[in-house]
Amino acid sequence: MQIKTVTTTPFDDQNPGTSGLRKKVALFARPHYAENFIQAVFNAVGPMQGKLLVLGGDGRYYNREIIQLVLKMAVAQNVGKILLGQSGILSTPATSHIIRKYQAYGGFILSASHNCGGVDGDFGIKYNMDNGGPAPEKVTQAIFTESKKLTAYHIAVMDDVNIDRQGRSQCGETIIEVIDSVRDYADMMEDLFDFAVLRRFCAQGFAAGVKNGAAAKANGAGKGEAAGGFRFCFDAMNAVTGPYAHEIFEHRLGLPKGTVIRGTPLPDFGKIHPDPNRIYAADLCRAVMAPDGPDFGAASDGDGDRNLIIGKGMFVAPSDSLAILAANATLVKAYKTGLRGIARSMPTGMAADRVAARLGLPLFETPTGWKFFGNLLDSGAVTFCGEESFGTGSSHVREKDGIWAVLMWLNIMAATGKTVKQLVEEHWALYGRNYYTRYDYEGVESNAADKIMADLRAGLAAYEGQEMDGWEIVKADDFAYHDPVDKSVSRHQGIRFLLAKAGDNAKGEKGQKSGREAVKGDKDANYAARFVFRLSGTGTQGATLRLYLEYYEADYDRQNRDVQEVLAPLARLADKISGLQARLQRNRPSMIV
Ligand code: VG1
Ligand code: CO
Repeated sequence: MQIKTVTTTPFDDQNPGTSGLRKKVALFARPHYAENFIQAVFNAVGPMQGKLLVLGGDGRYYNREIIQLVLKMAVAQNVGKILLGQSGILSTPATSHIIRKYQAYGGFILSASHNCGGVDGDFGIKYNMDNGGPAPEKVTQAIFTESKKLTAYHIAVMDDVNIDRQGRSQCGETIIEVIDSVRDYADMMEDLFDFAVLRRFCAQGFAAGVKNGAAAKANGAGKGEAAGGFRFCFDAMNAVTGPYAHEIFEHRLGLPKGTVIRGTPLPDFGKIHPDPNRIYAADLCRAVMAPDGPDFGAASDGDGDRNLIIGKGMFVAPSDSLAILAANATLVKAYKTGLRGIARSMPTGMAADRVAARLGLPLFETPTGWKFFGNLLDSGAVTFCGEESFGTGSSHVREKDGIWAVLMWLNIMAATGKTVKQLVEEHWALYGRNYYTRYDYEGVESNAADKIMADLRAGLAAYEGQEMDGWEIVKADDFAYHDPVDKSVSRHQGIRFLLAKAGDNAKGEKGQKSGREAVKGDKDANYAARFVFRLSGTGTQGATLRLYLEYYEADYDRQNRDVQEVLAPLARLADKISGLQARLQRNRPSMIV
């Protein structure tokens, strides 16, 4: 096997962001660009001689080309063996699982996740470690450092590998094994969940194990051949979860064909934005809300790690989803002995804090991005993790997991006989409701966004203790995370303002009572409201400034108000403090999630 060493000059912009390196396809396609980054990874995490690597991607445009490139460069590193998803397809959670199951040294995931695909879209490369999780900050920094001083990369001179047929081949010292993209992952789901119970529920719907008479009504509108059965629509958004969803929901759980829509991964995702939220999955949301539509809807993103959950008459906010899954976890086979703890990213709504407090579990608040959950999961400190950006997961892998979240909801519905709406409203009644939304200002000028953040940071101390618009700013800080396991510190992870109602002496630890239950021991969750400013680390054009807004409502009679209306006064205060809209010359966010 001939190995070619190619002289190269470094690029200065290969700093992995929240979740890997993401750029426009056109930038990735520049000569040596992808090669340089892949070599930087090998230099930072190697040597790889004799090691096992996992490789796959979300099927987006350029996936197949970069798969061939990684194969040839891995052969040049004398990697022992590569497990490659058939046709280059592996979802992010499936990759995480395969790394763990076969005790691989690490893996490459070719994806820009929820970003658009196609020739004009985005591409991305993520590297995951032997625990199955995203490379932690110290590794991504080492990759960046390598990328800036590279002088050469190494590549095997060989034909393209047939990636569409399962089986083994040998190139140099490396065995390349093309594997079924779905089987290992689907088998793991059968280990975690009781599929016999789920199958029965799918066949009979709410009429099955009804413990509570009210639940049966929810399915009254069922029609056609699925009448009486559970009516579910899963939107794979033309992205990677299609094959997984067909196998798990339709084949293994016996739901009717057609349950999965947009179930074939397309290189351009059919020109849609593969981000499962109410805006990009609007058709699904409309269908579920229609009186004769399905009982339950769900969607996932480009690489299969996000989830959207919607029941008839109830969209589930991701922060609530984490809390509700945690509160009901013991109904599920894999978690029946309970959870070790819960972690959420700092901007994520604080509903889970109240569940943790009530169950006597530790609650960890991390920076945005799944890589920060790795140490907590590895050390056994937590079992469930979640982010406001439609991400939930557990210790079964080291990534968020869209299909897992859907199965959790199915399982909880099956075990309780309750609809999504009932589960959510009962949760609020017990714990109180955390009204939550996110405003995104996309494609703004980077310098202007940086300046807003810098000015906020500089002014923080002055805000503490001030009263504005009927609020007292109890705490204003620049979030820094002290990892309790490896003691690393990550600074500048978002600027947060924690508020109490002005004139209300009860604040901080002595704060509002929570729903019908008192919260024991939690601190930040006791503030009446909160807003957070943060810059995105996944965009590929200009900057995206995110404003996260949250308001806690303990009063049962006030829990059914319009989310945007409830949070609008807080948004105005956040704008007054930051001067955001005027400084960005925008009169509204590009997107409200
Ligand atoms: C966003 C989300 C974050 C998530 C990340 C990767 O990051 O806010 O919660 O972990 O995307 O998700 P940012 O830096 O743009 O806010 V995925 O599904 O795109 O890998
Ligand atoms: Co994703």
